[in-house]
Amino acid sequence: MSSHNLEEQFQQKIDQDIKIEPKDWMPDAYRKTNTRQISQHAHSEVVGMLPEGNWISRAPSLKRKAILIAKIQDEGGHGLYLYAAAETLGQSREQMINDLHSGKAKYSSIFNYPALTWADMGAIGWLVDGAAIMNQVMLTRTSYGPYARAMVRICKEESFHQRQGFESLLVLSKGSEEQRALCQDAINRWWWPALMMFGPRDQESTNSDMSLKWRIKRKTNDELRQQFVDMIAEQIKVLGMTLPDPALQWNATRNHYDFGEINWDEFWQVVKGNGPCNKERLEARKKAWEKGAWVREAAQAYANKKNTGTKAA
Ligand code: FAQ
Repeated sequence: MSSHNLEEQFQQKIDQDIKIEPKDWMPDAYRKTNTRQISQHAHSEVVGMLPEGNWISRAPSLKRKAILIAKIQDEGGHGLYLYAAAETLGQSREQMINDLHSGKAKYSSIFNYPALTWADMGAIGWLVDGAAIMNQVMLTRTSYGPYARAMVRICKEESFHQRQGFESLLVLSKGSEEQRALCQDAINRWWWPALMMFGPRDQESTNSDMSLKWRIKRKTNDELRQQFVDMIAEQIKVLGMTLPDPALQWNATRNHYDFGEINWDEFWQVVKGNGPCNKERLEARKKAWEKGAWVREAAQAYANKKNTGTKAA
């Protein structure tokens, strides 16, 4: 069959919402952009363990510590499902990790900001996981089967993450003056970086056109960002706190909240590697990879031994 026909049939499947599976024919660019997005998503989950990991030893109670450990462990698990989903497209995990370590592959800008106080654990759960879910609920319907299925499971866990973050902030918001100030300060610092998680404005989003045509993405960066603002602008009222945006206002004509301009210069600086913690995060990942070499070697030796044993039997 000619490649033109194959492409036509492929697009028909996409238009009928039939999932694309690993062994199906797909255009090279579809394979490439899915590998890019899924592996970057996996890197984000794993690098995303670092800001919260910083607070495990300083959690204020045993209960909070247990919750935080469970959440961080979940993020590591999400990274694993996603690396496995990306591997089905033909790229090895080692290559993906090398690309992260060399700076070739991106990961979410948000994880290049520092977690300065305990209240940041609540703000990350509520705002960062909240933004992540907004995007990931859409991705449960993405066209590539293994990615969509990984997302269903991930979303279930992420919604628990968001709720625990909100509950943690709710406790602080009802506490002493000092606790309320910590809560407000964390919201102030995480709000704008959380909005940046959705990516550049639609007109600057280089991948969106193809990703929308192929139903990898089902909503645009700006649509999801607006949905997030509308949700958080209501939830903040329950906390009795404010969002650091004087332009935030309900617009009855648009039926959405208006909000202020994002600092796009800051966003691109962070994406290019010049954020507050970029170097620290990559160093931590490289160190973890080197320190884990003996675990990978032991697992490989065990697998080889088991294989030999099975063959002999
Ligand atoms: N940071 O053309 P677009 C989480 C890049 S998971 C860095 O619009 P696209 C869980 C983009 O890659 C959070 N780079 O790109 C958790 C592209 O460059 P490239 C991660 C960004 O792919 C919580 C260029 O800019 N979630 O948080 C960012 O169509 C708590 C142009 O952009 C996902 O990865 C950014 N924020 O749309 C874990 C979801 N935005 O690759 C621990 C899956 C854009 O061509 C603790 N990903 N860029 O060199 C997606 O949905 C999409 O990839 C977007 C970007 C929406 C992120």
